[in-house]
Amino acid sequence: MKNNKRGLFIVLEGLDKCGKSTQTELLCEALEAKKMQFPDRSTSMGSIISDYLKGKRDINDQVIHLLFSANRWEAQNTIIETLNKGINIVCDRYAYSGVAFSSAKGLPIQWCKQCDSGLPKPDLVIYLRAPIKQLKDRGDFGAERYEKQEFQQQVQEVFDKMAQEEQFNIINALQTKEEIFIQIMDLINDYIQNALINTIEQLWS
Ligand code: NYM
Ligand code: MG
Repeated sequence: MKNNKRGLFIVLEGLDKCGKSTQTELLCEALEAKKMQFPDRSTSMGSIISDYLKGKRDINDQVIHLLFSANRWEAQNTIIETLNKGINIVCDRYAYSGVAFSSAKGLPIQWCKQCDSGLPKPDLVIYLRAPIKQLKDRGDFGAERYEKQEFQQQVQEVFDKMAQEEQFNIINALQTKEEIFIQIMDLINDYIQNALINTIEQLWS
């Protein structure tokens, strides 16, 4: 979808294995959108993050949080330029994952938010929500750092809190992928019809 107005910035969030990546693909096709994802493992910073997630190296909690954030800042211009060209973006995880995962480890929420303050703010955040008890049996859950039931439970509590504060759109992630897709498309169409899509706002500032 390309038009004279700026593109929409849509972010999908949720626990590991909630179906974000599948929906990101489907939405990109439907909206002719640019696909983005964080962490973006293709950059040099992203490859350090990937090694950390795979357990190939240890990095202290503050440093890895800042790397995840820097990995978003290095995409800032791409995001802004893409939207201003009238191209939609669908993004698999964003700063909310940064806050949820790092604060679940015990870092203060305000500290976690601060380094992402000023990034382009999404128009819509879709939160695919399901109990970890059900998600943990999907795919290769457990393959990467953070993919542990008790930890994801804590991550979910932070996501739930943010969902209220930041007006996430919550979708039941235990439905079929077709049902989820239809509900997300309804939300997007509703947004396009009712919201004023003006200049790109800044997150948490
Ligand atoms: N993650 C992701 C963070 O801890 N902080 C962040 O800022 C972001 C974007 O990385 N368990 C975590 C969440 C996931 C892991 O993401 C890898 P994915 O979408 O599974 O590749
Ligand atoms: Mg994952």
